[in-house]
Amino acid sequence: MLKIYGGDLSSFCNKVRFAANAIGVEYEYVKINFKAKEHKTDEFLKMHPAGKIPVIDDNGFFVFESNAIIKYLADKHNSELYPKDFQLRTEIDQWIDFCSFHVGSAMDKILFNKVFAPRIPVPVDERAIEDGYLFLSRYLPIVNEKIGQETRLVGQETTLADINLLAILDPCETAEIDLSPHENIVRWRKDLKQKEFYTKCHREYGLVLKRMKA
Ligand SMILES: N[C@@H](CCC(=O)N[C@@H](CS)C(=O)NCC(=O)O)C(=O)O
Repeated sequence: MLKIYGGDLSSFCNKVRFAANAIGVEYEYVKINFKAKEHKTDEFLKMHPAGKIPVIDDNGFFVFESNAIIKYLADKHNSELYPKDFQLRTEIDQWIDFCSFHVGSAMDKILFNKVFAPRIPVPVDERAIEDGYLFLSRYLPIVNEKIGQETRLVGQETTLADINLLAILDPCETAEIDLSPHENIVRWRKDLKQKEFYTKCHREYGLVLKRMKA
């Protein structure tokens, strides 16, 4: 059976689980313990040379990088989440890249420095937090407008572009990022968070962190 190596606090890993759930593929979820350095063992490094999660093991075929993984799974299972029409597919790829490179990297800066750095502990980079908010103020309105043109990021059906963005924005409340000025994103997110592919993974991102703190 497909194995997904991941961790509950990693949006990259949750993205892979959302996609696998939405595609309808069965998998075993293997949680990696960072404190025990399970991601740096010789065995793990055979799957991911940099020792990162997520990684999948599909009967001996290893794939890393969340976006490559979700595309592989969708293609393997002929999923409508990643249609074959090449222009539609390119549009999906375009929004996956735009959201990962711009929105995702801004989210990472804020989340890491506001939430994880103090817990590790490592020094908090205030400049990175400022940059993160600045980038979000530039890119979220663009995403908001795109979603407002139809009901999903690309067209009216859920695609991998939505799954990617949903995972990226999942820690917004935890990272104290206010999405309320972006009404289309708020509506789109509320709708997708009720879908089984999301609720099968968790009720909301912040609860995982709260459970860990308790
Ligand atoms: N671009 C990668 C990011 C993967 C990543 O950075 N994973 C983090 C957890 S969120 C990790 O494994 N960090 C451990 C390390 O770098 O040693 C993806 O999309 O899968």
